[in-house]
Amino acid sequence: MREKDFLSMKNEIDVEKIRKDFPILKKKINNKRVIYLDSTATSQKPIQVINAIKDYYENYNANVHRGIYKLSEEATELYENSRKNIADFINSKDSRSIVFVRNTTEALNLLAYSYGFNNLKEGDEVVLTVMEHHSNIVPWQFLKKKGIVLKFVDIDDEGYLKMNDFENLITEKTKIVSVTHASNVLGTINDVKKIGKIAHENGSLFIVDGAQSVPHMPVDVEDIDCDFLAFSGHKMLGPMGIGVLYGKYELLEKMDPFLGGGEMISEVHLTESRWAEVPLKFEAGTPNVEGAYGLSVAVDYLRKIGMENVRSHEKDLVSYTLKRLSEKDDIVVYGPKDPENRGGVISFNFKNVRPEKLAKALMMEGIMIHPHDVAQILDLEGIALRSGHHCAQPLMERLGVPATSRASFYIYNGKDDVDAFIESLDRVKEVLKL
Ligand code: 7TS
Repeated sequence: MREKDFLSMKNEIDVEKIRKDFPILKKKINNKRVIYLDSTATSQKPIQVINAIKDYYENYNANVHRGIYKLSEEATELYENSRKNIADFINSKDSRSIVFVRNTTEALNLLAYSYGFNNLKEGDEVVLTVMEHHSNIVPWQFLKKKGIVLKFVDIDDEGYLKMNDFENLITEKTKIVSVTHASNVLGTINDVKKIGKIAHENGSLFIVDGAQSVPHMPVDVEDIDCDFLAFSGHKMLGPMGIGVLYGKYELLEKMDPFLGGGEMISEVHLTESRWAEVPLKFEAGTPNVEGAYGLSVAVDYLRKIGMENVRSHEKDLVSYTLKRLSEKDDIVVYGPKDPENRGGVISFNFKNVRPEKLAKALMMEGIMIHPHDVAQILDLEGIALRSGHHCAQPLMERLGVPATSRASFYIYNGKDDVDAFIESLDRVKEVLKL
């Protein structure tokens, strides 16, 4: 049952009610309320998640999977129940498919090492896209040492993946296709079901980077039929330092461990060892128990709102922002025009203003500021927004810009935030005398 509390009479997300759960949003910066537009980088945390972590340390803290005393049993139960709850959230039928890691980056590194290094050979190919975050590029670059070739699907002018490229680039040598579900810069939501089908028809493994999808829309691993899905707890109301690698059990079973040590073994001798069962085989050392529990509580919170409602709320905000930005003739927005195909992320630049020019203008004003830091001027208005390459430098190169500014939305953002953001863009021009 949905908690109607989170929804308004019109069955829309009630932002005011949700904001009350987020203590940080009560904070004032420069005497103004915080307008947080950087949830793509990390989300804010509701009091329920903050309290869960406190509750863990006050009532359950003990190491897991080892003690035979009550506290350790309870901590283990909390940890393993969290795994089940998170499995259910992405419709994984088997909670052994959920490997706890630190974040998306670690999940993708685990795959590059444990699967890539052990199963790929010289001349084999990995197909990625130009819109990937660095964490879905750099780990695969490590495999170049073994003679593995990386190929990249391009984007069209609107920021959609060129689907024909998949057909053209995937060959019998392609062993892995790894693609982001949603771009952290363009906002583009990729048709992962279709890409997965192309990959599987070719016998390639299909990996989805869900860092920007799992927090923002319903994601169903059975429906997508991906072999692996990586996501980060901190981007979906959960604590930092906990993330998830979902993998099909049969594949995880066949893979070698990533890190060695305690927890991941069944037997150790001086010169050889045997591994624990999946998923513990991949969870070396003392795990982040309070992180897993915090993420489970975050998942409960999102489930109460309903992921369809999260998605439609963000779609409404994007639609409204795009409309308001289109009223300005000096702003260029990157990514799909249709809000139906984009997540709550809007990257933009001031038209015809190269960063070099911005820097000069700023320096003449005596303001020492990074060229693209429109963000710093917005910060004076209490608006937290990102400028930079967003860990997607190859995409910046493809777009022909060194950086963009980026506003991103979540459940606690409303149209009032969008209005404040749009108005602050005029302030940027005032300060820069553009
Ligand atoms: N994949 C995508 C699509 C991302 O957006 C990010 C983080 C990652 C992977 C890595 O996640 P992590 O939790 O392992 O760091 N994206 C961003 C961003 O856009 N700004 O800061 C982090």
